[in-house]
Parts: sequence; C-alpha cells; structure tokens
Amino acid sequence: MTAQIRRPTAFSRRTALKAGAAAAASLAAVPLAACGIGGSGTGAQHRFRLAETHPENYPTTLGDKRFADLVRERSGGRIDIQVYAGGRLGEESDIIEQVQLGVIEMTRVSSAPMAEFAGPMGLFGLPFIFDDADHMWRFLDAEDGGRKLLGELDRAGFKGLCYFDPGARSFYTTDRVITTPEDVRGLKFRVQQAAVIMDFISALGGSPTPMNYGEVYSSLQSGLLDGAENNAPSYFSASHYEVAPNFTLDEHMRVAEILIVNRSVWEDLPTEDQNLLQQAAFDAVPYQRKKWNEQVDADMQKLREAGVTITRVDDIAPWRSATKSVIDKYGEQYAEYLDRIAALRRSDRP
Ligand code: GTR
Repeated sequence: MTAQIRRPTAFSRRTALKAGAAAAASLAAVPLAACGIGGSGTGAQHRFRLAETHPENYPTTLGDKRFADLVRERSGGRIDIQVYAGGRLGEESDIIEQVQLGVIEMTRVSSAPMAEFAGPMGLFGLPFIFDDADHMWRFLDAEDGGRKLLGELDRAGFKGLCYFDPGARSFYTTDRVITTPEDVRGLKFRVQQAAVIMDFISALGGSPTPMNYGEVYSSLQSGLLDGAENNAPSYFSASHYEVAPNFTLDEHMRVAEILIVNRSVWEDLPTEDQNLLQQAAFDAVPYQRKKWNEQVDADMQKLREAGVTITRVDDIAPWRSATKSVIDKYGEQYAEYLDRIAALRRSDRP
C-alpha cells in the first residue's frame, strides 16, 4: 500500500506559530496540565490533556471520560487525564497537529482529518464500504484489519489506542430534499478535510467545501452552504438541524473515531503504564458503544419532534454505482484493507 504520511517535521511556520500560541494560551489557562512527568498537588505523576471537539455529554466525550477514569483508578491516581470537551483546545485539524508536536498529549478525533497525517486512515472516507455497524466493528476489532490500521499511525508521530463508534454519516440540506443521488448535483456541501470525501461529493455532482466543524452552522444559515453530512448525534448536538432541516439517511460512511496519543509521550511511559493505558482504552469501548446507540435513538426522536424531514434510503445500490469512481480511484491504495472488509461481509448480504 502506498501510504502517504505527514511527517512531524512538515509543518509550516504559520502552523508552528499557531500551535505555540495555542499552547501558551492553554498552558496559561490550565497551569501544570501539560507538564507530563512531575509532581502536583493531587499526587499525580503524569498529567495529560485530552482534547475533544464534542460537548460534555456527547458519547465520544463520555468514552474519553470513562478511559480517563479507568486510568486514574487503575494507576491509583498516578496518571491523571483531564478531558477538555467542547472544542475548548481548538478545531480538529489544529488539535491533531498539536498532538503530533506534543503540545497536547491526547485527543479523540475523527479518522477523516487524520488521513492528511497518515494516508491509510483515508480508508474510512470511502463510501458504502460497510454494510452496517456490526460489519464495521468486525473490521475495527480484527488484528489484521482495524488494529493493524491503528498501528499505521506510529510513523506519523502518534500512538493509536482504540476506536470509538462513529455511527453513519448522512446528508442534510437547507432546502432541497435529497431522495436520489441525482439530487446532490449542483449543491454545495461542507466536508471534513479529506481528499477522499471531496471526491465522493464530486462523484455525485456536488461541490465539496472543506471547512471546520465549528463554522458549519453559520455557513448553512447564511446560505454559503446548501448542506453538510454527519451522524445524528452531531447533526443534533451542533444544532445543524435548525438551519438544514432535511435529513436523508443514506448512511454513506462510517468514519471511525479514534483515540490518539503523542508518540514521544507514549514512548516515554514505562511498559506497565503503556499497558495500563492501552487496556483502559479498550475497556472504555463497550461503554462508548452503548452510549452511542442510546444517543442515536434519543436524537432521532428529538429530530422528529423538532419537525425535521427525515428521508430513509432503502436501496443504496444507485448510490453505490453513482460513487463507484471513488472506489476505482482509491481501490488499489487501500486494497489490503478493502479485501479484509470484503472478507468480513456476511455472506447473506448483497
Ligand atoms: C463528527 C466527528 C467529529 C468531527 C465532525 C466533523 O461526527 O465526531 O470529530 O470530525 O464529525 O464533521 O467535523
């Protein structure tokens, strides 16, 4: 596989300055928090920050907190991980750079923007590769599948600890109700910063606009965008439904969520502590998945109550064929993992 990896040295001056400024700001706001090793009033030997873009009670944040609690408990308070939710430490792409630099030690992030740093992660931006959540989890849990893919982050300056459930991403629009792939034609859609996803929108005849998550609401409201795409909990919690009230459940992607640590921070930890962190991350996953499923149900209910037009897509075959050019373009690059995904498909599925 040709892996396109962004090296820790490949930063622009602007980025380095921005990261430095953000680091200074967050250090000022949170004294002692980024010290790594060292004493503190709480007796912690290691204090790490974990950046999270979603609000406090969002299922990925709850997964982060479960991970932090398990680490605190099992280390007897020696390792203290503080979760900074609600995007308080910055937007995702900047956070990834800061974790790569070691300015922030950890983050939970979507694999889509990670693809710019570690090419193999672009796999999850390929459309319609998983039949359902179970299929995705069979892949994510496989040693020669998702686990191996997490290992590809090593070379990009990270340690990938585990995956969290990302649900499925679907389209939502301000005006036009999307029922067929042709309806996407001519519309301007916000996408995560990932080339694969831009190609997906282009394949449908739409116009892809990469943009930070935090800017999507106002851009939908002002008419700069005709739509965006995300899972139900993001659509609801970011209030995008208020300005784009047509939700079409085509479930085009399952873009895995991942928990990552700066590579040097990881390597500086003794093996026992690495094992402790790794196990705590794995043990947080079932809890996060449970919270995820509950949240999807609750949010779909709230979306219905809010009067959102919800359109179910029963037959994804026309969607698959309309976006086949994306699989053709990237198929070779991701062949190893696509083969694994195909092998894990239930035989009774089309
Ligand atoms: C969410 C994901 C976030 C962020 C967001 C986005 O589903 O959990 O980490 O990537 O989508 O679209 O920017």
